[in-house]
Amino acid sequence: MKPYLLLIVILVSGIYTGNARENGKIAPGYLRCEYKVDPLGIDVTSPRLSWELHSDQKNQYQSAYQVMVASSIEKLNNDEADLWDTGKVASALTNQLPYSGRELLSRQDCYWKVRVWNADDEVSAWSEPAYWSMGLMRYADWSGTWITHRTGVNNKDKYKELYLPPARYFRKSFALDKKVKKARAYFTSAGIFELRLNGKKVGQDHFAPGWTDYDKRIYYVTYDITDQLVRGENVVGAVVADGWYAGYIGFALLIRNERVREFYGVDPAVYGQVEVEYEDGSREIIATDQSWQASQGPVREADILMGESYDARMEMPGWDRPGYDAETWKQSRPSFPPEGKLEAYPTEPVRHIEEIQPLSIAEPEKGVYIFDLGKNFAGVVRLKTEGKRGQKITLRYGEMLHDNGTLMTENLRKARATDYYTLKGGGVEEWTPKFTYHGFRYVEISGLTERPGKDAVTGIVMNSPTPQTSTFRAGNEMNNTLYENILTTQFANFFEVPTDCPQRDERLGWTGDAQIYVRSAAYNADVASFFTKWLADLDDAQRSYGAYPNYAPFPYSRADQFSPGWMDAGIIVPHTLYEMYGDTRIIEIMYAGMKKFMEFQLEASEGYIRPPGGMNFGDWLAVGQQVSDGFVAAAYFAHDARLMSEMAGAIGNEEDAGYYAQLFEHIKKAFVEKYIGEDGIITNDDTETAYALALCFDLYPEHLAARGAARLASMIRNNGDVFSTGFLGTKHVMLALSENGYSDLAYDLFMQTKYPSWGYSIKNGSTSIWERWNSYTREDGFGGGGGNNARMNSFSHYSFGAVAEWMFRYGLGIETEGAGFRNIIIRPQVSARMKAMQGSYRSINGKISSGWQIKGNTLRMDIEIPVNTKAKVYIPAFGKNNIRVDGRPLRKADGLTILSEEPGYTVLQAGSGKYVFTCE
Ligand code: RAM
Repeated sequence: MKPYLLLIVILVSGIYTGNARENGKIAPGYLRCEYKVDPLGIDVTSPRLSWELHSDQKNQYQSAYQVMVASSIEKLNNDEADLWDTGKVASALTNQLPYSGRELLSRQDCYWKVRVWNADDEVSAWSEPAYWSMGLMRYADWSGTWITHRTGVNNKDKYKELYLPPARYFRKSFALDKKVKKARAYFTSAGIFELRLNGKKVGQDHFAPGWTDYDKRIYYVTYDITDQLVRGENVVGAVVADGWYAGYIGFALLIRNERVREFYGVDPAVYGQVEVEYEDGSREIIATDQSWQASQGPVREADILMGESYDARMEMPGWDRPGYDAETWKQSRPSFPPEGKLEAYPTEPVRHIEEIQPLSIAEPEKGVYIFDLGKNFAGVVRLKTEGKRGQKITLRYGEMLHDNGTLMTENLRKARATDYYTLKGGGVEEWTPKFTYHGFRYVEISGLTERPGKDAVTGIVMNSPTPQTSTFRAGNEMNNTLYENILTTQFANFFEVPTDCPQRDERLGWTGDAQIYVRSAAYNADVASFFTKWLADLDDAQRSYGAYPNYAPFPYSRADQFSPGWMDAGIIVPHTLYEMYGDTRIIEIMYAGMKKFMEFQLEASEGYIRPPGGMNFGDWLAVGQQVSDGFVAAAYFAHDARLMSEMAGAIGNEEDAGYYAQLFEHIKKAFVEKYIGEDGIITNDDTETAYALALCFDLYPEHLAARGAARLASMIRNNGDVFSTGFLGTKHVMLALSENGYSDLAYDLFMQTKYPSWGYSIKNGSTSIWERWNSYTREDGFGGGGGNNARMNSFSHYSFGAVAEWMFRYGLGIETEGAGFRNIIIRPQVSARMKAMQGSYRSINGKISSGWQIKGNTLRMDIEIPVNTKAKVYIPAFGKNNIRVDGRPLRKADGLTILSEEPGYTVLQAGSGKYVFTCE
């Protein structure tokens, strides 16, 4: 079974089972708090609650709800809602409900449940109980000190030699003499850490506490350790590595940046506390302080970009368990804390998501083995081997192979991306690196004495948990592969921040990539909390004068880098979270910064035309044409104004809503004067991207839009039905074509297999989305793009995957009317060439499906609308336009209203449920 499918099955069975539905026609399930299931250690003072509704019957909605929140499960079960009882509230609200009960203090346990009333005022059973706990809300809740351990001094020539210090180990033994009722661990680090308790890893996280601008904020994570403690001696330990705090970041080495590592600090440090509550009500805190012992261990090098080396001979068996003799360990040293505020980690840290077995092993050179893991992902491998003590094994990683079968690593640039394992000898040894990750499909192993079997390597896919929310199948197999490739690449890059790519010396949260892809991302996966976290990074990275930088976090913080189409992420990403999840809080959080950004742009503009930026990436990696920087700058500014107006309205700021609406009109007027001729032609920027942006951003005067669209279409037809666009233009070309009556052409592009196209990469074996159209061509191999290959050629770059937005909004036609998918639009653009398409999106209101199929003279549509929502369903005109619903003539179908007959469509209003429409 596909891993995504497995995930869905697990999720769905969790939702549909266990929900009592005997008492009513609708049943609540999938209860979440701040977008998470049963989160620990929240520090939002009024966390937002949500649930999904399910029913076997059509036309169901929620007329009222009741939420109860109690401080213990017993109380909740007895309906003693000592924290909050909403009583029966007449409302259809099922998400973004802010907790507004008793003030929530540090460590508070919150058990909650919900029941709902249906349209006939029948009440459902109570949901299964859900949970969240509060973190440490006040600085005074923390009792420890930051501790570190010196392992040496960096006196290397920074451009010539890598400096890769070992990981630091910390331990503390403590005794518990009473019965434990509840225990929590709250920890953070400068660097990245793994928490250990009595010989085991605590939790499932990797790379915690993640990457932030540590001078502005630093996150802690919370674990429930009740079951891991014992009476008598316990040992808590932490292994801490440089991570983003002190390690190499991005392309600093490549560009010979003054600083190449240690962007935030030199010595990784750890901080936290174990809190124990005994049965008798007394409490105890074991916090980091100088009584913790410190040491080095087997992790000799640990760097995110460069790799990890592990010397199994230096293992210290039992160091994190009671009874260990720690005589050789040193006392830890106090460390200055990072400047930033301590806050609860707002999403979920990176995890091991899936394991994959190699497809094959090749031996391109004697003793060098290349394992093919079958897809290009982010993560690590688990090595299983046997050999002599002191034997050293080298693991290198690559996305592609050269023609002679050797590993292609030129595109990694300065990322060493190499791990080393030194055996201790005496039997089978297993090892998985903890503090590095790679972007790869192939792993090359050398240093073995015998030919390995396939079980020597297991691929471990890692990413920030963002549960998949989409399914997709089309009538054209290549497009199904495309969809799989998009998912693979999205997951490979949603790694703590939305990275541009996971393999080379970059892995930065590029803003342009994020803005162009965020809507696609949100169809494919639940990215609400993931992007909420990243927006804090973006907000922290905002320049003092208002620009949003090229990437966030922005470690090269003295540089002055912003570019049109990139900095606009500061407006577009919050707007997308609002649009997809109905989230207005993110608007409030970002609002001051967004206003400042708009002022900065307005100040810079002349006559409402925003000039090119401090840097300009333009329509990055376009092939053939290049839109002008000025055009991109001006168009995106208009777009920002329109989105700002909508967001201001969403938070009830009518004055600003009006102001930005007017600003949009001013910009549009100036824009039309400057760029759009009276014949609808953009004379000085006669490029696909220019038409696509102007059309998508509503910058065409109404009477000229058709001319612009026609020009765009003819340009592409004359170009042999292939793109000449880059990051910014490609997706917008697809949207503009479909929105303006050229869906057939959009399908031709979508199904194209000639260079440059998605199909071309798939025909050439891609398992992921490539950075550039010419990442590989049959003529130039990896050397296309003017021989630029080695410097910039990734095979895991999600930007061109932004066509997913088109697949969902136009191909399947799943769209929201207003924010948050309460009012849904189902408006597929069917194609005789494609013949069929079927897919779904699990929105915050539940699963929406849309499928269509053309067979002979019949068009069939299968749709599903979640409980508590309604949809405008657009049935495309087909044949004699004889429409039937679930086998019955349309006019006799109950629960459906015909809203209008539009050119090309019959528009119906449908309530929740599943429908089959046919049209012939
Ligand atoms: C590249 C990054 C990214 C892009 C910028 C302009 O190096 O990979 O994708 O946004 O440059």
